[in-house]
Amino acid sequence: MRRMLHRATLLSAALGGVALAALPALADAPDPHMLYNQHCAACHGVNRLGGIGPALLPENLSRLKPAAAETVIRDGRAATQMPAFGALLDDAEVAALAEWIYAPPAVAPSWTDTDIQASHVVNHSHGTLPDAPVFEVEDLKNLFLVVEIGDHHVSLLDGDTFERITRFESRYALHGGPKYTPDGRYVFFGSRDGWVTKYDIYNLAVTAEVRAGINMRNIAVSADGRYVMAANYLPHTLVLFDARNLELIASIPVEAKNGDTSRVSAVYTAPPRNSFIAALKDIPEVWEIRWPEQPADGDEPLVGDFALHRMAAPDYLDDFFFDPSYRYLVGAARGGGGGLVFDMDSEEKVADLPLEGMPHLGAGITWELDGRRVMAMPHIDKGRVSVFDMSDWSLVKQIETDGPGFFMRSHENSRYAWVDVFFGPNHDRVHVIDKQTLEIAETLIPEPGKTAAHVEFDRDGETLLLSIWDDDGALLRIDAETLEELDRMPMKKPSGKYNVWNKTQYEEGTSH
Ligand code: DHE
Repeated sequence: MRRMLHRATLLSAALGGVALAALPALADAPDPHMLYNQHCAACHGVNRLGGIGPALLPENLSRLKPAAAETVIRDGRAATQMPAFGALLDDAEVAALAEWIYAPPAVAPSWTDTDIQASHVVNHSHGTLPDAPVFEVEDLKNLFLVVEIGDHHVSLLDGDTFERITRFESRYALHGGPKYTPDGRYVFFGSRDGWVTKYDIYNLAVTAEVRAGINMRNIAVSADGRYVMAANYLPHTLVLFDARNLELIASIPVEAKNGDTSRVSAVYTAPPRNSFIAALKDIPEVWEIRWPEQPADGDEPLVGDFALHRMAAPDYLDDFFFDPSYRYLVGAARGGGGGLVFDMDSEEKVADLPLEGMPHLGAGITWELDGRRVMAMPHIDKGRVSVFDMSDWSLVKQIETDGPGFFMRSHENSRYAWVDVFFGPNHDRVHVIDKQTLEIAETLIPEPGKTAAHVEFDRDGETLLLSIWDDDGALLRIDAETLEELDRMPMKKPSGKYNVWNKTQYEEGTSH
């Protein structure tokens, strides 16, 4: 119905363009609000909260430059339903519209429990679909999901044969890793616009969806697979769902004791602690949400058995890495002032790390080196990988790379760690680091001129998948030992890849 309305608007505008242009208000200065209602509201929502198209609010547009927004309005967006308005709007109207969508709305947008519940759709109630997969593969634990952000689709691949089992449309702009249930049957996706989607891999079907917020960062699934938590920038909430049908359990306002509220940078599952850990952007606290049988002293009851435990953080921390025991949290201080290690048992800072600038802690991995465990992560603002000894948090080495990187990956069975050069002129390169010598063993340029990024190994660590991160991109399958390309599959800007086994086993070389 909305799509038809939009088409009708376009048609009438195309036919009546001359008459519209003759209106005095438009001839003098474009009225962006009116233009929005006329051309955009049908897909992006009257209140700019999104619909078929994404939300058009300053927070949701922060990753798009205003000049690029003008180009999208004028030329449309390939491989999406966004049409070109260049024939209907002149340059002044396009510019006015673009400026307007970057301005906060007159009435601050809200997203209440009622909105969450109204967005909730259950296609297949939990437990009603067959338990046997509708496709045949050798190993259900060696499946991969690949998010293709070029045209907002997800591919499901057989990790043994590198064959595509299915490809389905996702919500607009998925972000953060999809999260599997512990048995690997179901997976949950989160979109930047707040949608949480539950997908039954065995039946190749979306079973339930709900919109948790207006601008969401990521989701986490509890280690027992029973709960899903969403982290929002807008509104300032954490939202808890029953994983069976994505029914709302509670939306939790993220508020300090003094009433200050905060955006949530991300939420993570901490399996050994039976808890979710939330990174807060605007309050110097770390939140742990537990479902213990008995809340600990000082915990605030939340809902049901859930309890909130606030930990006073030594700084504003908004990008986390956890040691394998989930006792220590490594965080980067806001403003690039360095990194620190926070002991979540004693609730004290135990070390400062020389991590000035922007280390990408979320991309950190660990491995054994000379009998000790080290952690390594790339930096978003420097061509560097930092390696720390996790026994005393001393710096082992900073490995110089050909430019700032975003993602780092390995596997317990592989002697190499892979890091991309996501930013700068060398973005088509990817470094292969020897995990024992900490030297770059190889630098590959799989597709000159196109960004090569984000690796995920198969279950055994014998092959890996690497993205050619381009609308006209590809997924490469590479032998993890010889580094030879074995195969490639064309894809629309494949971003993250997620192997069922590695994710559900919390493999040391991958993100969690
Ligand atoms: Fe991400 C994961 C934050 C920009 C692609 N990104 C994450 C996570 C966080 C994060 C906290 C871990 C959550 C999880 O997986 O559950 N990302 C941020 C930012 O703060 C940043 C720098 C700015 C922003 O506006 O959000 C940012 N991220 C990007 C991109 O520009 C990327 C490259 C393209 C995109 O899709 O937006 C991008 N981020 C990803 C991917 C993951 C991710 C593919 C999952 C990585 C994984 O392997 O698990």
